[in-house]
Amino acid sequence: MEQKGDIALIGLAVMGQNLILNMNDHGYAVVAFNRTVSKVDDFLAGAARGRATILGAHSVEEMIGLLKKPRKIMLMVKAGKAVDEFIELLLPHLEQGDLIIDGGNSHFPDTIRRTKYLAGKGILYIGTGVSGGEEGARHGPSIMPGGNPQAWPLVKDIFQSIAARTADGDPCCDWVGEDGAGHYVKMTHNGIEYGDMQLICEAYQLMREGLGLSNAEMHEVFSEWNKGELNSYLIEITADILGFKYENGGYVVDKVLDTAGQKGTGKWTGINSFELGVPVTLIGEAVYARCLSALKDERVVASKILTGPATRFKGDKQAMVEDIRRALLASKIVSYAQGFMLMREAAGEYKWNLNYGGIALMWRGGCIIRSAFLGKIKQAFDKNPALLNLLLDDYFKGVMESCQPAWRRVVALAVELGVPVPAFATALAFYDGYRSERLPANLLQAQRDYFGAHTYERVDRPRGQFFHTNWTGTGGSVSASTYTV
Ligand code: NBP
Repeated sequence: MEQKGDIALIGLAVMGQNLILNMNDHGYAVVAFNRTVSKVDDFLAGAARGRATILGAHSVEEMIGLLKKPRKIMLMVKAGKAVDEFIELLLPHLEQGDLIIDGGNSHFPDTIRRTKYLAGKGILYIGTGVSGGEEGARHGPSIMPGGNPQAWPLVKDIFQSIAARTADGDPCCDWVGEDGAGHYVKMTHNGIEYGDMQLICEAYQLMREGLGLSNAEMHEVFSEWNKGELNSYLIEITADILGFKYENGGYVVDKVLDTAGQKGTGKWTGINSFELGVPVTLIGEAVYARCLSALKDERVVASKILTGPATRFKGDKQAMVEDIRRALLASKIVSYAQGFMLMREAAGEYKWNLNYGGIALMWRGGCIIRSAFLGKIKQAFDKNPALLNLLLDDYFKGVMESCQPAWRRVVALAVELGVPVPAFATALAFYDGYRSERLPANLLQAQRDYFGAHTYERVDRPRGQFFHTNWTGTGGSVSASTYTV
């Protein structure tokens, strides 16, 4: 009997090829297809050589014919137009109950739209985040699926068997929620990844330029940090990078141009946080820091014109390194607190029933932000699924208290030395703002009422009653209508 595939995968670049090999290692027969068909044969003769249950297809028709029903077809192609084009190519060949899965980094509104569009045609749809890069795809990614809930049982076993596992053996993959929820959670993951990377870079710059530590010394510092509360993939690779030399000597990191690229997911998180009105300030600063880094030519000009302080650090370097570790930890807690605030608001806005502990578990292994710390977040949400904010959990409140003096010293030092620490500083400003019963928005609202008759609520009256004052004596008593966008 002709061999049939359990699932087809379209898109034979780095992620697609490695996911196919991973699925095949777990006993699944996979049909491989790609827009540029020659890459199918290259794959079969290359990485998939000798694997009888990886089947090559040279057309959509052939791919469909090679699949068991209901058909499951996963796309691992460039996000955007390519996904829509493939959906249209597939549709004439599919039957009711077949499933299309998009595993690329699609923007969640596209996934919401596609889920609805395909549901109207009787086709199931999943949009799933896949994180962990090449290594993760090959040996165990974090997988965050959302879409049509009826589709989940069709791929649950495949996805959970190829996903990373936590130390306790739990798969880093579970159903996230309806339509765009999986891609939303992946987007937030990527935004948090931007924040984590920026925080590490600020610690590096402070140690390098503020304290004058060498790469070898910083390699030691990050290796040491990786043994404690900051244990994570990104700290681990930072230690590796700082110790990595060219064969003829010289550190690779010193030769890398200081301009950062970005592919959009951090920016999407920032834009969505504006739309939902959630102060996700740290990810915002991380995106802007990349934008500022990209202005290399302008910065070179400005560096010759604009001056900063001549202050030098004269204190105890070892003690300051420990302060920086604590500042990093406290800022990271703020960043995750903001990320979970965003997901909570999104769940309300888009009608998703998100399981926050489950999300922390999915990020616990396989993905770029995997860390010991996510285990603590999982515990916090297990203890109280309705937790208003991570900062209010006993464990995190305790860590913030123990880190706070060091965190303030670090931000103050950075300001004195003229070393930019936008993420450390915004995290601290958020912390101080969030814990403030009273903010200066009374003055702000008075200003709005003064120039635009935007009205205000009063501290001594019930919420929802609006007042207007004729501040100048020349304005009228007519106010603007009260609404918030
Ligand atoms: P790429 O993002 O480089 O995409 C390459 C694939 O997209 C190839 O199969 C290519 O076909 C296909 N493709 C392109 Br490009 N334009 C197309 C079009 N207009 N129509 C049809 N197919 C088209 O590959 P990747 O890095 O493996 O990533 C795949 C997806 O997974 C992306 O959405 C990416 O954002 C996401 N992702 C990547 C990573 C990572 O670490 N790389 C991690 C997590 C998620 P061709 O061979 O014919 O050009």
